[in-house]
Amino acid sequence: MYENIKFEVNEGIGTVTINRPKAMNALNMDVLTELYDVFTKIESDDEVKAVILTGEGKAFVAGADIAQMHKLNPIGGRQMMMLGHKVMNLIENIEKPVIAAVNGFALGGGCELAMACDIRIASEKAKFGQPEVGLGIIPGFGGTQRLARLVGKGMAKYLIMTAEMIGADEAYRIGLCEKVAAPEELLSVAEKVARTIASKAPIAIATAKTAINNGFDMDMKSASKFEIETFTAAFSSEDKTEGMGAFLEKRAPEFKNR
Ligand code: DAK
Repeated sequence: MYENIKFEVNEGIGTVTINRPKAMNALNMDVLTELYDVFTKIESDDEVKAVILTGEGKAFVAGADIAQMHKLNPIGGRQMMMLGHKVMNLIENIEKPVIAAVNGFALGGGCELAMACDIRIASEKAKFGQPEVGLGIIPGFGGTQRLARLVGKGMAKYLIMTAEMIGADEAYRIGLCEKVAAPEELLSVAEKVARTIASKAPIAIATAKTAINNGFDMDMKSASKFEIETFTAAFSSEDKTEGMGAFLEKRAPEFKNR
């Protein structure tokens, strides 16, 4: 059904694999369109509790497709920007956890895609970077904003202005990824994390994601108020009765789908 991505669901865990290894999984309009389509479907698929996003071959994603961008006029560039932002925003805001399993190069738009995910697990072979200034542009899929929010303003400026490529250990040190795994264990580590999250109350997970994402851009007072409202939604759920009841009855909880 898709030409540039693969999608499979295994016992509640969806895996999206970007599959253009000959071009280092570079994001062209077709890949972005397919990503938008698959994440739209995932959003309303109750079978999928958590998602892993990874790349086939040596790269996670080596950026937006330079060959395609080179030919784009400003209107085409704007269309690409709109689509790219739509994909990143969908992944960031979908009410399911999305884990980037960064298997190799995550450059430019690839680093931005990883940053739109909730959690990044990097292979020891992964390389992160924002090389755009060397191409005469700046990060355009939210990178100037998400990188600064993840690693701080100074480090974001350092990485964007120098275009330096960093390895997994340095990415971990500065907070650009949350875990590092041996290359051959990357997907099993990502799946273990996905299964851990999927075993918790789905409404609580979705609510926590919303509270963190939205509150992060607010002042503390507004963010605390937002937490109260989102907490109330989780507190009113059947999952809260089940989770607390199970604890008191010393048994494992059985959460509803959604
Ligand atoms: N685009 C297109 N093709 C790419 C590519 C890319 N980003 N990255 C690699 N490829 C292609 C290569 O051209 C090569 O193709 P053939 O020559 O075989 O036909 C093939 O993939 C294998 O690559 P290499 O031969 O270069 O492989 P190496 O192992 O030697 O090097 C590398 C791997 C990842 C270090 C290297 O390929 C590389 O430096 N790639 C480019 C990385 C890069 O600069 N990425 C940032 C792209 S800029 C926008 C919003 C956002 C963006 C743009 C616009 N709008 C708002 C409009 C985002 C921009 C970016 O991401």
